[in-house]
Amino acid sequence: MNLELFEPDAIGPTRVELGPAATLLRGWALPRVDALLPALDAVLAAAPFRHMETPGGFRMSAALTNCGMLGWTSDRHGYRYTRLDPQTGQPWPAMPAPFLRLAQDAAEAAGFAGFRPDACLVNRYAPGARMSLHQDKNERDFSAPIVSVSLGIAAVFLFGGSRRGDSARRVPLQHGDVVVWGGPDRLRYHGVLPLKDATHPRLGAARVNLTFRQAG
Ligand SMILES: O=C(O)CCC(=O)C(=O)O
Repeated sequence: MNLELFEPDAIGPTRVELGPAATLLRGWALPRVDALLPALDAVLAAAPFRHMETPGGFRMSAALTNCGMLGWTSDRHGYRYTRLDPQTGQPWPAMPAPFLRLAQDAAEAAGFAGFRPDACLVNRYAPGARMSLHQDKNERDFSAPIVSVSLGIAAVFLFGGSRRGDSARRVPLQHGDVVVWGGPDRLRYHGVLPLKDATHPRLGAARVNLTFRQAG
């Protein structure tokens, strides 16, 4: 199994290599949660969570919203990034400074200095919600990494290969975990198994995932 564990110190976060350029930084966002949650509330006040439809006509089980210059959207016409929130007609809320700092610092910690995300997709999973295996391919170029931050109840992240049929590793994710993947791992299929019933002291019966990308 391609798994290396490093314990930088007795209480420090654990680093798990998921691929040549894919890293799980366990607990990495925990010291920043107190700054992230009020910033998240401000984003949600301007652009509330909503369930989008897939091009195939299915309702996505995870609710979503965005912040940053570009927001990822889906409807019967396809997947794309837009500057305006289709629900409000307004620009997506700006990316809060604590979000941007977290994404850039985590990218750097995983070996991707100079990450400049212009899009943060915010997914909210209630128990039972899931995300099927997919590649992130709507971005203009794939040279920048993806930074994915987990908050709230636990989930199992699926990290597959470059083909849909490749076997996917099951990676348990907890509140505060960050996964970064790029370079040769940038187009790996990934998804989330249906969430189990649980309640988190800060977020209730929900998992919120922040996915940062350089999209434009
Ligand atoms: O929720 C997650 O951990 C993954 C989200 C994801 O794959 C995506 O938004 O493309």
